[in-house]
Amino acid sequence: MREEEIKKALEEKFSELYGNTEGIRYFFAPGRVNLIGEHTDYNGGHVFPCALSMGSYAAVKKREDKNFRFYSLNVEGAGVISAGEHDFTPLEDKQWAAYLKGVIWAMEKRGLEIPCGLDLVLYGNIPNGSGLSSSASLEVLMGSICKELYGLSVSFPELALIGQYSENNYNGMNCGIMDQFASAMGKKDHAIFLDTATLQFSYAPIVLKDHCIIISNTNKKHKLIGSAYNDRRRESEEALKILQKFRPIKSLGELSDEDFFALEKEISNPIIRMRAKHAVLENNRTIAAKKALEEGDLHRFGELMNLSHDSLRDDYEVSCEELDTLVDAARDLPYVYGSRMTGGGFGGCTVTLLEKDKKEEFMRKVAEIYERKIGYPCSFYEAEISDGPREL
Ligand code: GAF
Repeated sequence: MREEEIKKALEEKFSELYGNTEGIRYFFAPGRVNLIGEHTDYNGGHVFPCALSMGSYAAVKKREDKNFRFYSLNVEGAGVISAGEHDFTPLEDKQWAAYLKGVIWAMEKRGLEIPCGLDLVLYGNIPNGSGLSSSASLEVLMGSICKELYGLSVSFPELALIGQYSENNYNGMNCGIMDQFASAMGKKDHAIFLDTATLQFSYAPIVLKDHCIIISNTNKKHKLIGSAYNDRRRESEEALKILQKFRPIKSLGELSDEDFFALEKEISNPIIRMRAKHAVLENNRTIAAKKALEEGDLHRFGELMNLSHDSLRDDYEVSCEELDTLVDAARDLPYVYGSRMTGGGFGGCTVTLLEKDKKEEFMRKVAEIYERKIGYPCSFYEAEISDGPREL
């Protein structure tokens, strides 16, 4: 659906469910694709994501009382979810609207005044379970709606932190800051180079000329809550505790590759050693990748993407057969510069850098190999790198 059609669909549903649409407002917040720097954001390392043109939309209007009503065009059968003051129950709330309620809850906890309730109708065009951050886009969307409608003085980086806080503490998913930051701070045709230890960031223009970035979806739904994601965090923390006995570091992101290789023998558990190796080397790869992009060296950028995937597959163990099949099929093609899984892993999408005029052939060939091996089709999207949240 085009944006005008989305607005129309939202308005029609709003009118049907809640009546009067006078004064209704429309907002959007994007999903993200990460180019490189995976599982580094809770290890004090760097990430390099972009906001996408796909994301979450809302039609919204203030209410007189303090109740909230949520309806999604994507979740058929769920109906309207109503929430009064006592219906904000961290960790117990498992409905889709928990990503929105969590933000309201987190804002109040932060001392921000939520003077009245809202009626909302939502729509998202990020494929469900694709690992392109539909949840972060909902959180940032809710945050920007509250900022605008209640006139709250919060910055966009703060909205990202509120989204992360709510996801950690309301939804029970121990994520880092990357997804919410990418959604809140997106810039058209730029990647965000973010140091997650300090939240210092800069924008790097994505100048691809004869190249393009294709996102390939395994269509294997990934679900991070309750998955090995939280285990990886614990394993990284364990590695850090051991290495802190030898170096005065606050995070694994402070180590150089040489530091790591000098210290690795101190980590006796091979699993913990592998996790630390990924966290350290991936951070340094991300710094190198940003430099390669600035220098226009797409070959080097692609090599670093490949190394990133290999490390996520072998040392961090967050890939899966479906992701590896997409990556291997892509890398076998001579016009592909680099390909890797993107996001948390265990399903979801890959990101591939390739020559633009070969993209149709790429999709045809990869699709064929994937379906033959996995038994169901994958899907493709050309990454359109976009701005952060906005009012329509
Ligand atoms: C998920 C998390 F939400 C992010 O914070 C990040 O850790 C990512 O996985 C892995 O890089 O998207």
